[in-house]
Amino acid sequence: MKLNIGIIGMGFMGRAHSNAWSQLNKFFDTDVEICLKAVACRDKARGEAFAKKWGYESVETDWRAMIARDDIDVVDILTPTYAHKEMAVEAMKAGKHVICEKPCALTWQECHEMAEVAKETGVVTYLNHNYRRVPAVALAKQMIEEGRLGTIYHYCGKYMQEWIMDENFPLTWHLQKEAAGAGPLYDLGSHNVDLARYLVGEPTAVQASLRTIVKERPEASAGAATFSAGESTEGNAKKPVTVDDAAFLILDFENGAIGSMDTSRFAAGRKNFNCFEIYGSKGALCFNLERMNELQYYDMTNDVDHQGYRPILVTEGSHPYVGAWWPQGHIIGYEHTFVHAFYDFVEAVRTGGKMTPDFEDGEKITKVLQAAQISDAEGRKVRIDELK
Ligand code: SOE
Repeated sequence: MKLNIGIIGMGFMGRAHSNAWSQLNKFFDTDVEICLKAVACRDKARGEAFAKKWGYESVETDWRAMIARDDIDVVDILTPTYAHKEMAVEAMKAGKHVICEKPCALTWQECHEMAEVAKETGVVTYLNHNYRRVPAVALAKQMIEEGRLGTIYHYCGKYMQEWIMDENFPLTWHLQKEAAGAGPLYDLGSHNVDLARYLVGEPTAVQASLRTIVKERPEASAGAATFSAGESTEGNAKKPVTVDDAAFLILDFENGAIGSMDTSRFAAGRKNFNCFEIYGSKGALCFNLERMNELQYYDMTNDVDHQGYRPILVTEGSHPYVGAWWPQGHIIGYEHTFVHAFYDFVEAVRTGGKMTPDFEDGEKITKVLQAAQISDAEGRKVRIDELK
């Protein structure tokens, strides 16, 4: 079976996704052969340079034209959040399987429409919350399912970065509500809520405080989606920031657990600090993406005189996904999680199986995030089932 991939968008995610498509057949045994068929990019010259670097066969300057092509089987959407729903719906209605970068869409209603069209068309969809497929996170899931933590009391998540603390950082799309939906609440919180749902269960209510720290920023230089520190925005007109810079949530869970989730892009020294602590009646698990090959495990059930957190180095061939790479101790990185996810995706396409998280998960995640926005605005605890 051959799968022809059409990618919409480039940049950081373009490189992470293209790398994963390029590595998949080299490291995972599957009957699916990946072909990098097309890049959709408005700027033909940039698209051609990207296609040449990564080995895509063609460039389309109109994403609709790429979706309409008979020689495209999978549409991989990496655009800013506002464009996700339109592109995903058009691709699914054209019979294409769809991968979409997180966050799923601007509102839970948009996610719901995406999920409904996925059901109607029967295509396979995947919402790229890649951190589920960090081996240490997948091992945590196994250990929780084996009952090693017992009854779960708390999920305490954080996703902290520091990359916009410079008030000269320009007003890119990430800082505009109509393009991004929210700030770190969506960009980072979508990841951590996905992990909370995956590892502990469904949140039922949220209390939240959101804060915008730098209230206006200089406009970006033409086309600056990303910004290298120190790049001058001197003299550019300033415009309001319309999203949160930080969001702090308290969560109630369906299974009785309570917890928290903190996100910020003003957390000095935190480079990509996506972490969780899960506390149960028989022990605890702690994970930190900045040390992604380790899982801290506390086992209350034995040897009370010698208890303590111990680091599990998650590099054994028996650990999830690790066998595809290197012998024990030869650690892997961020980019490998995309290969893991895309392998599972193509296997779901090949077998007609289900891939998660999908757009239904995107709706559930976005309801939690929008409940947080309502909670902050109205100063009260918001039940998720109020959003209907
Ligand atoms: C920026 O916050 C970002 O690139 C997120 O958008 C990604 O989803 C995350 O994996 C790394 O940080």
